[in-house]
Amino acid sequence: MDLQAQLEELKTKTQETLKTLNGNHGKELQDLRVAILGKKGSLTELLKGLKDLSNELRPVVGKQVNEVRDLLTKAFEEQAKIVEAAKIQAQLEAESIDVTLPGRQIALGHRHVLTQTSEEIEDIFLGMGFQIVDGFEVEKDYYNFERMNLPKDHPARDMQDTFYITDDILLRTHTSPVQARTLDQHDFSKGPLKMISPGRVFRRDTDDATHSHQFHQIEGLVVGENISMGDLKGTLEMIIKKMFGEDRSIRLRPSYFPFTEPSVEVDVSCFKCGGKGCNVCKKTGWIEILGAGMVHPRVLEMSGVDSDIYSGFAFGLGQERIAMLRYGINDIRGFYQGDCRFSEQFK
Ligand code: FA5
Repeated sequence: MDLQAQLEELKTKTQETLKTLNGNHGKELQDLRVAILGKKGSLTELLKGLKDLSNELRPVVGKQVNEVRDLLTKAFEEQAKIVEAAKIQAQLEAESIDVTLPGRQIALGHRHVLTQTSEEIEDIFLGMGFQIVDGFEVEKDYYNFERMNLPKDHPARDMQDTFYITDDILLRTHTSPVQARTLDQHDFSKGPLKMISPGRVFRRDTDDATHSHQFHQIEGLVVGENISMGDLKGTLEMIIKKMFGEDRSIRLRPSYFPFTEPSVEVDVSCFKCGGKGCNVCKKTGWIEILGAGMVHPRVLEMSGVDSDIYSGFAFGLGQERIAMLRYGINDIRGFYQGDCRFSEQFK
């Protein structure tokens, strides 16, 4: 077969093979391209025969070779495009999204039970016109003790030993120092002071089921003209009923705090037995929840508040204690261990 016939045959066969690939064979297309147009490909081989042709025929066949090369190059490019498009189509089909499938569940976190308790109590007090005040966890001895009527050598300091940063700076043992700081700032010409202050406190207590060396309190303070023990009882009754149910009642027992006079311990009627006596209330029918009293005149005077005109009440409740009673939690350590099985019960 002469060179021209071989060229024609190569062109026709290649075109036919390309048609059969039909866009599905990326690798085969590449191999075929190398076999025809590559350095050692069939077309290059045919080119070698040019040198044996006569001078008249060589430019004619040479031109023909170029035309075939251009034609086949174009045909390969077109086929490559088809292969690429088929690949993308296949990929799109494989990755297609079924929008009717149910969505993946996102695991949502939630607030810690202590935060929930604190926020609930805050909401109740906000509704009664109280302001919420922040205090310092690292506090001066002066505010934590002295301004709370506990001078340096006061024996009641022993009940609230703590962690000292220096001789005069400590981790506060209660939220009560916020009382002094807020009283110092308050302008009584603008009306009475009504505030609560939630926060963390620290004590040198041994950790057990009901005690922790760090826990949370909410301080409450109301100071104005003609504030009485009746106001204290009414306010506490309201908060207890909101937290523990309308049929709860409270009782005030005489107690002692250096910063209140008189001082009381406040008990709530047992939510389990209703007051008959059970294991939760240790057969007494009552559960102690907070300390309170009428603000000691000396505490008012130290803030420059005239105790002949102004009087007030204060209380301090343990947040853990409230949450434990509400949810029947029997070990305080559960609050701090970060065990999701504990936390997830209080969504
Ligand atoms: C006080 O801390 C007073 N500042 C409360 C107060 C404020 C009285 C204003 C009068 C006026 P007490 O030490 O009793 O009081 O603590 C108050 C509450 O904190 C307790 O009823 C208890 O619920 C909680 N509490 C005390 N110690 C611990 C502890 N180690 N672990 C967990 N909770 C505690």
